[in-house]
Amino acid sequence: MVNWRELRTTKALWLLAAVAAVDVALAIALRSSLVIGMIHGRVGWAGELAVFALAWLAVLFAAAFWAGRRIGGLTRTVSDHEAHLAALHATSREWLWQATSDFVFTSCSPGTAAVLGYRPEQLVGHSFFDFLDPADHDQARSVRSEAMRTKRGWHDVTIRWRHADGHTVTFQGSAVPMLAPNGQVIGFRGSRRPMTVDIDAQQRWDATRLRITHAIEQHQVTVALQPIIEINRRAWAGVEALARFPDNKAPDEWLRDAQRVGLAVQLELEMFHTALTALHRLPAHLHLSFNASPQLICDERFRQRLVADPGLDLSRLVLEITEHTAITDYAEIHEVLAPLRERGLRLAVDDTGAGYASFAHVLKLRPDLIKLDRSLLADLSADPARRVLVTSMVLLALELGAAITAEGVETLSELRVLAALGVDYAQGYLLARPSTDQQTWEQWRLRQWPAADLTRDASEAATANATRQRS
Ligand code: G
Ligand code: MN
Repeated sequence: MVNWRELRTTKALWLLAAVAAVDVALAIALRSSLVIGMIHGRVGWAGELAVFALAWLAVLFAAAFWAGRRIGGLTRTVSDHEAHLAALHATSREWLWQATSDFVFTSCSPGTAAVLGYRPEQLVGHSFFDFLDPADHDQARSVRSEAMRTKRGWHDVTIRWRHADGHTVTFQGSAVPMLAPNGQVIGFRGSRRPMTVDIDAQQRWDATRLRITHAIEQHQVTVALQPIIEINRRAWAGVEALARFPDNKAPDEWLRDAQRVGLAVQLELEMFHTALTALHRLPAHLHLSFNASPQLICDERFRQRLVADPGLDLSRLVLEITEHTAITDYAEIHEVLAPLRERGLRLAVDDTGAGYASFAHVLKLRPDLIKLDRSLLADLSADPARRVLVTSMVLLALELGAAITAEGVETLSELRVLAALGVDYAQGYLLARPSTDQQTWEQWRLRQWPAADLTRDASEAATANATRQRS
């Protein structure tokens, strides 16, 4: 630790030594004048100077003595500080850290392992954002920009982090900036402590993990199928597989829980396994559409499952990537899927139109199928703007050589407008509700699917009908 007082004292000591050296030299040079003067009983100016120099020597010695004691004291204080820090580092349950101004860890105390589950060397070199709860990324960014702007660090900020075992830990922390000589912020150092351990939360987390592990191991996931109809031919073309759970909660909710306890991909693998058992019970010309997260698609176990099973005809399988999930690495998805798509696997973009980046997402994924979200269908017959949106999707699909499926078709008039706009496939309550019942699946083979009259009159009639209903 560099101490300004220490530095000044050292400088003073050097100055003292220099003055003393000049002084001693002067005394030595003039000593003969002094001795001669004393013998003759008359001390000349040179002798007086020698006396003066000798007297000064005493003062200089006293000053040197004082400075030496002071430096000794400072050195003791500094090594005390360092010993304190080392003890704190080794024993604290707090998380002491240092990072660059971009929030990349440059050091962490061993206590980190106890509170966050990672050893310091697993954190150093990585960004805060690799370990923060995604829900708090924005907050962390604003804390950082404020700290950079004010050059004052932060105080008692509460932020959620992800423990190595997947659960969320809330930390409260403070930091001070590290400044370069030119005043620029080059990093931060500080400490964080976990907020009082929430026993209830921990127990809930344990229970959730147990429930999901149990569902996976006991094969409690079942599959509901919903038919997908080719509109023009009024023919059953395939099904979407929808997972069903023992407590009847929605798959989204189960996946969210699984994500929280670090079991999302395992649960999805089990859902996929169940969906495949259904595929083998369906007529061979039908395809099965399965909802897959980007994480599942990039998981090696999933790829193995797809390539290792000789009984699995990939051309009967469609993977639906939902648009709600942020995809960080499109290149990786393409790389994984390319060899599988060559073997017939098809890719669909799910919920298109529900997010804000539909077109960009579709363009980046280059799917074989675009599935229009139900939200685009509401009021379709009465709202020309929505029809334009659907038409633009149809044109994009045409350009990409993709087909379009409308999801959530509930009325005949919706089906008619969709058909008129050039949508290829339809799925929804109008055609059939999802069903887990194999007998129902059997009945779908013989069903007469609703006709969507393709003449212009019919679509105009639908529009007129809707307008009448509104007025
Ligand atoms: O996003 P995804 O395609 O996975 O959504 C399918 C969900 O939509 C299923 O939960 C299914 O039960 C539901 N669903 C299917 N058909 C309809 C429909 O016609 N209307 C509504 N509101 N929901 C539907
Ligand atoms: Mn879907």
